[in-house]
Amino acid sequence: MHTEPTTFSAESYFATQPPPPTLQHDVEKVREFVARQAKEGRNVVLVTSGGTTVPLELNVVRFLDNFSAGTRGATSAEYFLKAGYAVIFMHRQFSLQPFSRHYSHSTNPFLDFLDIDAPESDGATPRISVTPNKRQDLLEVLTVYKNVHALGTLHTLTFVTVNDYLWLLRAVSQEMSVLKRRAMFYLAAAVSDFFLPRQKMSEHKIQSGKGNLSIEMDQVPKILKPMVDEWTPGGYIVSFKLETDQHLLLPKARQAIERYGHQVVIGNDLHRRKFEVVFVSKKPSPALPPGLEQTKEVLEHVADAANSFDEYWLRIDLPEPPPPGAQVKEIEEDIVHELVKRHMEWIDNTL
Ligand code: 9Z3
Repeated sequence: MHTEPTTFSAESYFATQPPPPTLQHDVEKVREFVARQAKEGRNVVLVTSGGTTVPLELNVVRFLDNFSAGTRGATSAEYFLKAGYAVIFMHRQFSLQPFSRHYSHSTNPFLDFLDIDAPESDGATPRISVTPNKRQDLLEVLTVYKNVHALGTLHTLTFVTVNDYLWLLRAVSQEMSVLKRRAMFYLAAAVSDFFLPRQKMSEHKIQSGKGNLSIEMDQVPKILKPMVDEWTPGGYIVSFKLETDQHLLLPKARQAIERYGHQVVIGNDLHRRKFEVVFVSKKPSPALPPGLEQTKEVLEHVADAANSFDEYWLRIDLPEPPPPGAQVKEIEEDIVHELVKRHMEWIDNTL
């Protein structure tokens, strides 16, 4: 059966696609968290992380997914916490998380850190200890992890499907709007551009009997526009643009800034993303000296400046290949440092 593609606006999307069953509960927890952080005077950043799935059936057996492991988001969340931010970490279930990420890679498996010590007497339960050469690293991560827990500055939320993600993003950003300029949004999740609306999904497992399978998907609505204009006015919004063709990176990042009017797009190439990113933002419009005659030339000059973009490349040197077990510099440290600086200016500009 062929059905016509539907164009979803954010509004028609939320009017026709059902919310995830846990939404209300998740929102209440976020509300409490935001209220506490606001009372304690902290800035709050929403970090989204990991990929989204697109289910093909209502009783889902098959789904589309993407490559994102959640490294960018989980790593950045740690640096935001270090910078004194409270973090709402909204991530794809089972993708990497701050702190535990250090030990969930297959290259650094947790069980390899542990020794079983011989029991002191017959029949005693053996004790478990940390391998001596891993103790220092583990102690550092564990200390920060425990501090963050004691302070209560990390709140974790999960999504799986692109539908879960969209509903959560809208609800969380609306909850964060009370923070006004103190809220930052760091949208590092790799979100599907396409989806199958519920109304077009097969209820049961798609059968193979009919031979080949073609599925036409609809476009996921562009939610940055309503996010900027309606959900969280004043928030400092950073989105990521991923490309695999280097030449598209700057034009696509500029296009996003132009279209949605948010603060920063961070462009990254799939293969270079761990050592090179570019920050693209709009240049501030120049203030005209008072009394200056608004001739055609002056107005054109102002329009030109308004149409131009600031581009800031951030690069780090990575040893190739990284020495096993060595502490390697993470580009997220510099990304977060730069954003915290810009966010401070953003907050100060309204005082
Ligand atoms: C990114 O570009 C992230 O940096 C990565 C991080 C997904 C590349 P990993 O999780 O990878 O560390 O493995 N995220 C945004 C990707 C995205 O879907 N952006 C949309 C687009 O490019 C715009 S919101 O159209």
